[in-house]
Amino acid sequence: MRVAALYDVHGNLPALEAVLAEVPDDAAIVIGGDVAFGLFPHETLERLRALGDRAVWLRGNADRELTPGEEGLVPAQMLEWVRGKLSEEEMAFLYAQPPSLTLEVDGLGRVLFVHATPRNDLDIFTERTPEEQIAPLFENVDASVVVCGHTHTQFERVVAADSRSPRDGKFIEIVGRYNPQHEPSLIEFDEEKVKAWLNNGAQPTEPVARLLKAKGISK
Ligand SMILES: [Mn+2]
Repeated sequence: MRVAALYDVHGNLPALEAVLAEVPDDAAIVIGGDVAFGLFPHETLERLRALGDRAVWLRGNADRELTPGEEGLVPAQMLEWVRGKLSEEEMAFLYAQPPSLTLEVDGLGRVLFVHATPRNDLDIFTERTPEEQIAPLFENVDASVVVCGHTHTQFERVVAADSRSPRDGKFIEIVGRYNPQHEPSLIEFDEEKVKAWLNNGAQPTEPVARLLKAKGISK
């Protein structure tokens, strides 16, 4: 299965149309939450629901907070405006979506999709958040890749994780980062850490194997 993950559309219908035009016909679409909270709430939701079975949905904090009484981040005044643009059925539809889902993706294996982090739909981490703060958010995750949105910025961290959860030593360690939006693409690895994991039998995913090759770290 190939997947296009469309996160944080935020009611931006023109941008959504532009992105959908680029999604290959055979790709499934993961809608990663925070769908309606923006300029065209109803139209955006209608467009995405018209994708039918091709789309699988997650709930973001801004979808959840449309239902009164929910804790979150969204300014109250804007919340009222967006609520006024949606039907009760539409808000209930958004609220009913799950916080996470797992798919088998070509070349990646088991991929976990969440809105913010595996822990909740509100936590924020960035490209510069230190490892000791990130690692606890991803502990006990049974997936080779985790796709997160919520911050509206694009970057990738490469992690090594031990499926056996050793009692001493690290369960999860960040070993590199990748940002294709830099010019040229930014690829950084901690070579010592990577080599230690590879020597212990760690298996890189296909995309990580390509990055390691590009940096001359493995063959
Ligand atoms: Mn969000």
